[in-house]
Amino acid sequence: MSSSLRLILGDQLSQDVSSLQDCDKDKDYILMCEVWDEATYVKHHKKKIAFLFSAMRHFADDLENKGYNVHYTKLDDKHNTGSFQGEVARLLEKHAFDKIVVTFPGEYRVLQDMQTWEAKFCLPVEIREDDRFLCAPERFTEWAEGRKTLRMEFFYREMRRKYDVLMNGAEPEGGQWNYDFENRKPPEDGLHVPSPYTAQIDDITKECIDLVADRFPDHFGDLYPFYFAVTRDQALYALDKFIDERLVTFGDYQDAMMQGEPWMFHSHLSFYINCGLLDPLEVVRKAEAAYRDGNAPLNAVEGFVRQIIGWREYVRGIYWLKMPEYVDENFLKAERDLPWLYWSGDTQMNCLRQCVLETKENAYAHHIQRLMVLGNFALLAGIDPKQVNEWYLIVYADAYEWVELPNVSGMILYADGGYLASKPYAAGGAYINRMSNYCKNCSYKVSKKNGPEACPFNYLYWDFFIRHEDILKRNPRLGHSYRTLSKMNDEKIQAIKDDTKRFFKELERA
Ligand code: FAD
Ligand code: DLZ
Ligand code: SF4
Repeated sequence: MSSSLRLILGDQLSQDVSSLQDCDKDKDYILMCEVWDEATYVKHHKKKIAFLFSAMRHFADDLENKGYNVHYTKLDDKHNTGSFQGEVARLLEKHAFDKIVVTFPGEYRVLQDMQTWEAKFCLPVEIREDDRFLCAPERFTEWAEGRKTLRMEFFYREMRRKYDVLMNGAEPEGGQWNYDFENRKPPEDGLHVPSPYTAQIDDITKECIDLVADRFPDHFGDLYPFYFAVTRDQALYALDKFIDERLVTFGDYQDAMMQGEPWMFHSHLSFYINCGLLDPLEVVRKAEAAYRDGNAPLNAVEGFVRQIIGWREYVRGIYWLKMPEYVDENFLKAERDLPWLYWSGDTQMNCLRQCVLETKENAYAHHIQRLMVLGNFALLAGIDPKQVNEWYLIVYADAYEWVELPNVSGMILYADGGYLASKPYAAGGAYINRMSNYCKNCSYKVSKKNGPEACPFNYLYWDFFIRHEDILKRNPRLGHSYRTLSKMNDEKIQAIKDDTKRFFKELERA
C-alpha cells in the first residue's frame, strides 16, 4: 500500500497548502514538529514562539478532527531530535513510506536542508510550489530578467491585471494605479484609534506560553499581554474586525505614528497571512468588496491591496531571485555593531525608545516605525546589515527570512545598492516630527540642527550623505539632498561631523 509522509511547517498552517492536496486520510501521515533548531537558529521573540506553537497545535487538532493521521512532536517530547530532518528520520523508522511531500519552505536554509533528504533517506522528496503566493519564483525571475533594477510599481500593476483586483476593465479603478499621495496624513490630536483584536487565551495557548517561559527565558520580549489569534476562525474574525473598523482610515493614517498607539489603523494580519491562517488573496478580495460596497474609500483599499499583492509578493520574488548572495550584501560597507538600545529601549531618543519598547511588548511594530524610525536609524548609523537582519528576524512575530531580509537589506539599508528600492529611505528629524507626536516628549529638540540638544537624526542624516557622497551623488533621486549639501559652508559641515562623532562616542559608552 503506497503511503506518503507530508511534512507541514509552522508557517504552512493552511488546509489547502499544496503538501496536503491529494493527502489520503487512510494511508498518508502528516508530520508536524516543534523543534529546538527552528526556535533557536535566531533567538526569536518569546511571543512569536508561543504564537506559532499554539497555532501549530490548534492546526494539528483540526486536521485530526478531520480524520487525518497526524504525528505531532511537542518540544518537550522525550525523543524529540530537535530538527526537521531528525523528526522526518524518526517517523521513517516507524512507518514505511514511498515518498516525502513538502511545500516549498519560506527560508533558503530550510530548502537547502530538504534538498539533501532524497539522498539521505533514499526516498523521493516532492517539494511542491507554495501556491498561497500569487507569483511563483520562476514567474518573478522571468519578469525581472533583463532589468538592471526592479521597481515594485510595475510589478504591482501586473499583479492587479492578472488577478483582476480593483480593475475597471483594462483600466485601474478610479483611473490611477496608486493613491499613495493621499495617504500621508499626520496624526491629529484626539484621533480615536479602535481597540485591536484580542483573542482569549485557551488551555493550549496557556501551555505554550508556560513552555516558552520555562524553556526560552533568555529570549527577547514579553509573553503577556498575549492577544494573537491562533486558529483560522479567530484569524478570520480579526480580518473582519479590520475591514469593519480600520480599513476606512487605513490609507489616511498609513504613515502616521502616535505615542501609546502601537496599532494605529493597520491590519495586524501579517502574522496570520505569513503562517497560513489567512490566505493573501482572500484578504485582498474582502478589502476590495468593502470598496465595491461603499464601505471604504479607494485610497484606503488601493493602499492596502498594494501592500499585499504588490510589496509582499515583490519582496518574496527578490528573496528567491537573489539568494543566497543577498544575505552578504553590504553596498554601503556598514560595520557598526547593533547598539544595545535596540534591545533595551534605553535611549533619550523618544521615537526610538517608543518603537523598541512596543516591539518588545507586542512582537509588532507597524511599517513606518520599522522603516522610518528603527530602520532609518540603522541606515544613518551605518549598522552592520547582518546584525540588523538578525534583530528584525528575532523581534517580529511575522518575521521569516523571505520577507524580512529584502525589507531590511533592500528597503532600509540600501545594502543591495538599489536593486529593490530606488534610493535610501533616509530622513532627518523633520519627517518623524511631521508624521508623529514623539518629538513633543523627547529630550532632544527636533528644531535644532546641531549641538548636544539637537535631534540626532538631523546631523546623522547629513553625515550619512557626506560619508557616502562618492557612491550616492550620482543617484538622480538624491539630487535635492546633494544640492543642499553643496550649499553648506565648511563650518556647518564640520559641526555635523563633530556632532556625529560625539553622538557615537556617547552611544558606545552607553
Ligand atoms: P498593514 O500595514 O496592515 O499591511 C497589510 C499587509 O501588507 C501586511 O499584513 C503584510 O502582509 C503586507 N505588507 C505590507 N508591507 C509589506 C512589505 N514591505 N513587505 C511585505 N509585506 C508587506 N513584514 C512581514 O510580514 N514580516 C517581516 O519580517 C517584515 N519585516 C520588515 C522589516 C522592515 C525593516 C520593514 C520596513 C518592513 C517589514 N515588513 C515585514 C513589512 C511590514 O512592515 C509588515 O508587513 C507590516 O508592518 C505588518 O503589519 P500589518 O499586518 O499591520 O500591516
Ligand atoms: C519560526 C518557527 C519556530 C520558532 N518554530 C518552529 C517549529 O518548531 N516548527 C516548525 O515547523 N516551524 C517553526 N517555525 C517556522 C519555521 O522556522 C519556518 O517554517 C521556516 O523558517 C521556513 O519558513
Ligand atoms: Fe526622535 Fe529627534 Fe523627534 Fe527625539 S526629536 S523623537 S530623536 S525625531
